[in-house]
Amino acid sequence: MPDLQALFESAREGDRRSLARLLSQLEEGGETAAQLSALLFPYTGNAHVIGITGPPGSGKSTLLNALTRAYRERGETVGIIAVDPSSPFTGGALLGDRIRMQDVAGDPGVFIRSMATRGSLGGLARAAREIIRALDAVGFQRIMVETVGAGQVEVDIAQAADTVIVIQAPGLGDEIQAIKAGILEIADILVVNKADREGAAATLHILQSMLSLSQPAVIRHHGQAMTIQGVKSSREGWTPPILQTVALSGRGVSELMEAIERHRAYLEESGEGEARRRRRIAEELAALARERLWARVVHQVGRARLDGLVDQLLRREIDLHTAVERLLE
Ligand SMILES: Nc1nc2c(ncn2[C@@H]2O[C@H](COP(=O)(O)OP(=O)(O)O)[C@@H](O)[C@H]2O)c(=O)[nH]1
Ligand SMILES: [Mg+2]
Repeated sequence: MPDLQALFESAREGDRRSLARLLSQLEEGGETAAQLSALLFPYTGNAHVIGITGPPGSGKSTLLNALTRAYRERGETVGIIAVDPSSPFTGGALLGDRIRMQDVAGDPGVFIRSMATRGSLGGLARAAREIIRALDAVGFQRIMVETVGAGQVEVDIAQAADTVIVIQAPGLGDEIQAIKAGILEIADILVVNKADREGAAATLHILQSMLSLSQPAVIRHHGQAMTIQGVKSSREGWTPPILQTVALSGRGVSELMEAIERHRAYLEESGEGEARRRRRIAEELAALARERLWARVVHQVGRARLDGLVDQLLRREIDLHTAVERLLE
């Protein structure tokens, strides 16, 4: 335990190798991770966490880079987490990201951490929350999390953020995909990046019509009828703005930063920020408790008996509810 304390203190004082080691320990999970997590928990809750999600190639990393430079100019420290679920589709993206971020990477006020998954996706989402808390605890003021918006895990990770930015770009044909994945519904701010490219106006138009949907609507996509939900409604008092940016040149970045600040102020003034924090920590508590309880059940009941119950279920000798009753006995 004392060496964990020393590791944490050294990371808080700005030692990057200590911080890297601390994050690796957290990612590994297990007892050490739990101890570390407990150690740093009292120091969390200060950072503003910004989630940036969208399809591969939409310009997330480039925009993140531009935002980072702008925050640094204002003297704020920035922690960056790039989450890349291991898929052949995005497999090459991390290296590209690293190269692109080189201009901020030498800055002591910036720390970049890449996360890839080998284990379960749920495990990735959980580890990402631990990493966010750790960067918060060692004092980073802005924490930006980049995820490839493709599925539930990205939605889970994005929801760990205070402010969620969903990026689209023309020419990717991903708008419909984003709607299907429910990613627009979690957007606090929508960005059409690559506004210098042909088709940006069309992409903007699609998003604007999505935003104005107050009811689910049916559209045709590849000749098939598809029901789409509107983006998160303004019933909570916030209508997600749609901005246009050219991440490469920095055009629109200051407007984006203003929108982020407006959202941050809205979160605090409306009480929505507090409500989100409460919901998030309650969900995390429930998830962790479920996991621990299940591990305990498996341990006490034993694998053999568990397999026996599954066999009985398959043979329809017992039903699920009865099986659970037996496990809990
Ligand atoms: N024309 C144009 N290209 C951009 C813009 N932003 C990013 N790019 C380029 O688009 C490619 C993908 O960008 P990247 O940031 O890696 O996208 P990510 O996969 O979403 O992180 C790179 O070649 C960028 O240089 C932009 O605003 N306009
Ligand atoms: Mg990227």
